[in-house]
Amino acid sequence: MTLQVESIALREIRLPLREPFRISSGVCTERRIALLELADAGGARAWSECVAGEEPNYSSETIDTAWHALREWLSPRVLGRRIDGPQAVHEVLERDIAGHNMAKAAIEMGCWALDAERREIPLARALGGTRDRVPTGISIGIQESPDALVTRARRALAGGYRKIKVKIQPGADLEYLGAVRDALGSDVTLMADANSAYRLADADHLARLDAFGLLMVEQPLGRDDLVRHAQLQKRLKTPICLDESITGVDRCEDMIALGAGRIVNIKPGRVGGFTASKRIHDLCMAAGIPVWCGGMLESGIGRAHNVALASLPNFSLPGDLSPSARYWERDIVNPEWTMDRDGLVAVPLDRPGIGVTPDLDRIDDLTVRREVLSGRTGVRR
Ligand code: OSB
Ligand code: MG
Repeated sequence: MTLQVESIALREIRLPLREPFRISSGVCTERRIALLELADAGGARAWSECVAGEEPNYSSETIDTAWHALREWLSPRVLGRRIDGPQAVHEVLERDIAGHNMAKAAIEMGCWALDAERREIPLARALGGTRDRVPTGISIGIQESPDALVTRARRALAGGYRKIKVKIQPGADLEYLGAVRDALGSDVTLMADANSAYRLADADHLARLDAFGLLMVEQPLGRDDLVRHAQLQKRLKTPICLDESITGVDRCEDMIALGAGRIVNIKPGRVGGFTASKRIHDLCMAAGIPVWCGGMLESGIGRAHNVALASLPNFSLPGDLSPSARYWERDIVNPEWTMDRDGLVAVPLDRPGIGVTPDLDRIDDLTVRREVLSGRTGVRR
């Protein structure tokens, strides 16, 4: 069924986190989030979220570069144009436009949601999801002390989380992970995420992580560095999981060919959307590589997209899909996202589209800028 996007309303909201989130490459206290509302000629509407951060520490993109790319290059590619369906949008945005994956993903994922709305089916079903609940892990930022980390990890475990991910960096790694492992016991599923804080010269140090029985260590080395990750993996028992490095299906093929990692964190924003996510998912499934859905401190709109993706069959490990209350005093969707005592988030299969309703009054209150891109003004080629 063809898809035709008539307008994209772009806005920026500011949403303060309940507590600052620190990773090795930067700290976030308030999210600046770009939201998109897409509309087609038939009156269907759908929301999506751009996950780019404020600073270019996780990737080269920021909310401001994404805004620019969306307005100048990406929305003119889709506005007013007949496209074969949401699965064709990725190629339309990819041709002769390098990079800007998070900006591309915001449009591409919005098109999938719009198509699901129009067909009155849940986004999870449109994507090929097979699960009605998805297991959830927490990602805990770097803390001031091992004790502060242990307090948060205990709380997370009591709340039902199925996996506890600890952010690490040089100087806040072995002692912190040791304290958590001692406090929680050997049965708890624990992992670490370094966000590229180490170099291959740290291999001996990183090999000491093997003592903690981690499920995986995420992105220890450079963002673009598959070759050294392969060398490091030979020296670690702990499986390496790649996040920043996997910017598309080709990089995932390279990872497999080189042995640079044994697990993949799929963030649809990082890879340019759902079509690329599905290809990576399928490739990994065929290669026997488990995947899980990462997070970027999304609002409830981005969370809806991630939960739908995480319902696909090879998302066999718990995703960073924490409920609304872990991040915000109040989320921007109804109902808010919740997790049950067993650490499961329900996939909203009883509702079409993304399955939650954006709270327009609250979104308006939080909005600091707005721009409507429409077919007439937007189409430039
Ligand atoms: O590396 O997974 C990461 C947040 C911002 C940037 C990078 C990462 C993260 C997280 C947050 O780990 C996970 C979440 O959204 O709960
Ligand atoms: Mg990560």
